[in-house]
Amino acid sequence: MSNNKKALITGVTGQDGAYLSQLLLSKGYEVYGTARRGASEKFSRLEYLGIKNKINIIDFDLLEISNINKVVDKIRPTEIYNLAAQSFVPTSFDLPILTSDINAMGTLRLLEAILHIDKNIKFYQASTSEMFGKVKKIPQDEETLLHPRSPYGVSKAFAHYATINYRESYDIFACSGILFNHESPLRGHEFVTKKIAKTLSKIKLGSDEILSIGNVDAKRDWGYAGDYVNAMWLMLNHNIADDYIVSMGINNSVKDFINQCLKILNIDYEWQGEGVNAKVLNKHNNKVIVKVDPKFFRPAEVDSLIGDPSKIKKILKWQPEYTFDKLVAEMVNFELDHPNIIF
Ligand code: NAP
Ligand code: G4F
Repeated sequence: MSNNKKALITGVTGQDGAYLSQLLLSKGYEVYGTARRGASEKFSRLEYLGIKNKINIIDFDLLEISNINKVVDKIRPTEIYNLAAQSFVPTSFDLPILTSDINAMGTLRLLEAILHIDKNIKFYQASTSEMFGKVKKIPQDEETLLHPRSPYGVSKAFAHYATINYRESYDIFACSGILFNHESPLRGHEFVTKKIAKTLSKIKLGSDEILSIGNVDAKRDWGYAGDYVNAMWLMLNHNIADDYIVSMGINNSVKDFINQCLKILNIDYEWQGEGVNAKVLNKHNNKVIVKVDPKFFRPAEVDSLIGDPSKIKKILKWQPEYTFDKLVAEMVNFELDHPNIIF
């Protein structure tokens, strides 16, 4: 069943790329997904969802303007979802220039391609709550002033404003979705929720590992990635291009996330110590199962994020299906069932 819509998804190998592909295929789209050539196979998420063979995979890199122009001109998509990014905040402190080149200039390259090749292509930009950084208002909404705290956040702020600027200057249907943290079993292994769910599940299954963790007091507004890709589609399929916050409106700390995993795993535990000395003891055998390691602290931390999703709920009728508890349970159960899969 085809609907004559052709989507180009940059970053199709990532968490959101996989779920968005699945959603668009279910809606009858012809889906083109971009991937960078690498030395090893990287389609494990698409394979896990059983959709790899339904997607047209295109060689693509946001660093290379001639490649971007060629791809956009050849495919002539009706919608582009720009999900590709160097998306890991700690890496952005180590590789700030590369991160900016991909996330900021890469977005600008794509907008220029749309402007010069076909202005009718609708454009979605994957903006982020990380742009709010040292927050100026609680909860954060579409009008809240940005104060990014990482090279990643700075690069995404540039891309966010470039998207708005191309909409206002050239009448391109360009939307920026300011998405708060969203997780799933397909989340990359280095992000905190996946790391916690995976390591604690391995401990439950008998491993001697200890979960080494950074700032357990940081708070995030965590939602489910499957709900959030639906918000992306709603934005591009509304009659007016605009920017929207996508969040749950509830936040929890990293410590809360650990506690919820331990509860689901039925591990009897106790927190001891404070700050860098904080640790968790398994009361069943007195073993330390979680300890704080300052190597995971960041040069500048985003202490607490919480978004106000009123606008997208009112205008686009977006409604998430997952709660925090359901999300954590799904991530933990996935790890218990598939301890050897690493995304
Ligand atoms: P992800 O899993 O890290 O995926 C990022 C994707 O970008 C991967 O497919 C990666 O390809 C690709 N990529 C990296 N550098 C590239 C380059 N130079 N050229 C082309 N592709 C490149 O990220 P995600 O969690 O799915 O997030 C999707 C987008 O939403 C990202 O832009 C992220 O910054 C943004 N975002 C995410 C969240 C969240 O909580 N997940 C919240 C707000 C915004 P490789 O496989 O080759 O590395
Ligand atoms: O899971 P995180 O690495 O996600 P972070 O930094 O919030 O970024 C994610 O969400 C953004 C949306 O706000 C996206 F734009 C971005 O692409 C990415 O998807 O860390 C969450 C929190 C941080 O405060 C961090 O300091 O968890 C804290 N944390 C504590 N221990 C840790 C760890 N983070 C990681 N990755 N690893 C730890 O061991």
